[in-house]
Amino acid sequence: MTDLAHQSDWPSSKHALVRDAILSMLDELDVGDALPSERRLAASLGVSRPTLRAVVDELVREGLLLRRHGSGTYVAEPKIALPLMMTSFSEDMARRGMKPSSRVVSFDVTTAGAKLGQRLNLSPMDEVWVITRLRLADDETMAIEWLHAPRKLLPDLRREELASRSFYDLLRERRGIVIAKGVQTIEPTVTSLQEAELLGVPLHAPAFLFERTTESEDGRVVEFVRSVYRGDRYRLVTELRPPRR
Ligand code: 16G
Repeated sequence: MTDLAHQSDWPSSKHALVRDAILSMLDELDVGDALPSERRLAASLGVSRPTLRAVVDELVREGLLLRRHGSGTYVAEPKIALPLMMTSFSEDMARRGMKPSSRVVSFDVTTAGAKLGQRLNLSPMDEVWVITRLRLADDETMAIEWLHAPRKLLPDLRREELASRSFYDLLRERRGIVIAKGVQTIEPTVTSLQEAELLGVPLHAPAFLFERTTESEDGRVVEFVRSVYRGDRYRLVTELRPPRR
């Protein structure tokens, strides 16, 4: 391994050099492989342990490395590049060759009330499904979704169905309702205690908060969904085009 202390532009870009050196090491390793100990790595790169630790901390925060207390630092699973498109969770995971599933955490009917009624284009007294799903891919937790949907769209929906089926598929098969477009907001957040427990991540772990309102081809509002996606498993991807003039 190169001794970074002898690089010409030392020390101004020390951090960046150590980072690059570790990133090239990661290219040679597989998911789950352990990184050499901090002492060995610092010695072989010719840098101090605090410098090395700062870089490793950064890569842990970015989700490239995983630290297990008392055990060491490991290569993390690669993040899922989530295109910002009108797809469903099931479709998205299936396209990547992963098996989607859900754990239905809560399953209720309530009246819409003023705010939700407005969002879903319903009267305040209309019934809505309020369903919490933990979304999994290959049995690993990915996101929590709080789905709010007009009950009349799928009045006989059963809790068990949603464990293995896609909500969008059920709408299409049972009612011929096809998802067409939506509006989505995305904010950075950190996990609450409940979210951390469900997702199996540390408290206050980085995450993305999505809010999506979705419409069908015939112009009906079919859902309002709040979701918390794991920040260590997702990276958002958008295609950029020049603005229309
Ligand atoms: C996605 C949508 C969510 C929708 C769900 C349907 C985001 C942030 N959210 O997860 O709004 O309810 O797909 O998934 O992308 P399903 O058809 O697999 O149940």
